[in-house]
Amino acid sequence: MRLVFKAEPQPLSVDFARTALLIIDMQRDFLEPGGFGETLGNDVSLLKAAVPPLKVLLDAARQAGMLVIHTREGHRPDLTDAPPTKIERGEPSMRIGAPGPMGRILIRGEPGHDIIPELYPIAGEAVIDKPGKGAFYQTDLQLILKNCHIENLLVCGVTTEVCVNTTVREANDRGYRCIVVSDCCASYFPEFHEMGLKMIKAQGGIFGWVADSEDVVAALATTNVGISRKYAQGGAV
Ligand code: TIU
Repeated sequence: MRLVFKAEPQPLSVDFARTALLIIDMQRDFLEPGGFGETLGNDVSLLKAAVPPLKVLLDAARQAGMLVIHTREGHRPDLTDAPPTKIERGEPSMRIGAPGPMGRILIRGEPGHDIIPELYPIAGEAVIDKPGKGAFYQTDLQLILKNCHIENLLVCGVTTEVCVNTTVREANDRGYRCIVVSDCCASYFPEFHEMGLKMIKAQGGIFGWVADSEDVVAALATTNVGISRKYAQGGAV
């Protein structure tokens, strides 16, 4: 079963069974007032634009039985997995580990670290806790993808130029075909969002492809075989 949809720099046909939806860091700390994103001086409402289309795509992926993986950026409460050079940036009261309205900023287990309710993972969906911007760095993401026979990633989330771009570059170097779903990503800086997408699809798709959620959802609606999730549950290839 193939998913065929419009994309840039050229249309794509990918094997559904080898494709996963990867949702990057749709966490309260980035999207809600009082979190890490706002403490860095950002207008978090800009990120909210990605939520409704991503919810539609997530529902379609679940309906089709596609493998869904969520990531969260954050650190251990004792900060032993956070480089001092990462912590020391910004006002001391607004640094990683500092107390905020949603608990300690970017600390695992705190309310702000969790995924927003609209896109909350359901049973069977892997959640990858990552200490860096890229989802492959010091995580078991690649192991999961390998065991599930995944070759293609539909990548969504925040922010386009930081964690989405870093993850796509990591994935591209590891041989994955990345399709970034443009309206399901967002940035605190609209110009960075636009350029972040352009960088991916430039030079014949130097890092991957860019597609609209409408086209991906339409392609997903034509399938409901649930193969990639079956693989994830130990099904034979
Ligand atoms: N600050 C910013 O734009 N992003 C991050 O720190 N992390 C993610 O992008 N997830």
